[in-house]
Amino acid sequence: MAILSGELQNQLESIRQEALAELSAASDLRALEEVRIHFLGRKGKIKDLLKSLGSLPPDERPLVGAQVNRLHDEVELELNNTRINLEEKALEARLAGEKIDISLPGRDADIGAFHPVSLIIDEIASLFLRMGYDVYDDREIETDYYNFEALNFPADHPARDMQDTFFLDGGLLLRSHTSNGQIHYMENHKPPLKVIVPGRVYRRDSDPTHLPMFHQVEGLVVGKGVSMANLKWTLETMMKALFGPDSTLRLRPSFFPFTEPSAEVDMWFDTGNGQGRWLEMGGAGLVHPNVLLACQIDPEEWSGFAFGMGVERLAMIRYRVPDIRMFYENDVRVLEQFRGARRYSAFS
Ligand code: 2U9
Repeated sequence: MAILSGELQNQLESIRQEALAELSAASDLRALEEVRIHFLGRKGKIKDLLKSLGSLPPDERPLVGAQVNRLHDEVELELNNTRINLEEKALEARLAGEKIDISLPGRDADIGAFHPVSLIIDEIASLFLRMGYDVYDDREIETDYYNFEALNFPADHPARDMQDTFFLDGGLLLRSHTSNGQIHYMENHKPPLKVIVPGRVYRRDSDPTHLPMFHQVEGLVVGKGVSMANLKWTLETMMKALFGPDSTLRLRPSFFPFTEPSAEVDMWFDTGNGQGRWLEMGGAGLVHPNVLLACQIDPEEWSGFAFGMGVERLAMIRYRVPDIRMFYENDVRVLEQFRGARRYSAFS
């Protein structure tokens, strides 16, 4: 068996030492790859040795080949071990950089706010639900019959004019009050009945105190012996709930086609220091007999009261909003101020 020459032995040993030194010096995976190419790559030092086997006498080749292969395997094993170590270190460094401080306080979610008009409608609905009323929401596109005729509007009433109401094709219109809802309700419910109808209404109006779309809440009670006294108590109860126990009401004679007698409703608004002023809150009255008759209700047997209010106006007073247009500009600086406002649900 041939013996490996001392010179070749030295050469293998020096490559071995060189490879081990470079491996232990490799500080990251990129440096390690360079070491791999340097020794085990296609043009690397160990591959060069294998290639040079051809120039050896044939009987020396197997032994030298085996030695070079052993060196190759040893370097490869050491390289893999170094790689595992470096990968572990890289992972540890990454995890240390991503460390989460779970004791930090959480960030608040941006959850928005209920619109002041919704807040007032919900508060009124909650109050009347507790007093045994139904809450009824109805169509905004309506016929002349439900918006005017059933409500005893004469044919030549100014509200029926193109200047005041939005008319649509096909004999339809955008309701100018929520009273259409009470007519539909009376067609489907027999007295005694109590209902409020909140919702959007439309009028051809636009100035600092009027909008072409706004919200109303109307109420209707039909029963035996229902009177103006019942009406006044109901409105006063509502005002005290919304604006505090010192709120008082006064009724001034007025005229509406659908009520008789009719009244404007004013509320005493306390501005502090014993000062205050009367604010118009809406209108009310006893349901006109013609309106009851249109709904097949006998006015000799039943009577009713009704009232109507603009919701934006209530919200302006309640939340001290100076301009009605602020409700619809959707300026988040305004809307976010309602984030903490109490929301009334149907059962609160
Ligand atoms: C039926 C019978 C009667 C509802 C009423 C008023 C008086 C009233 C205005 C207040 C301010 C509208 O928003 S506003 O411009 N409303 O003055 N509304 S009585 O009367 C009805 C409703 C339905 C069946």
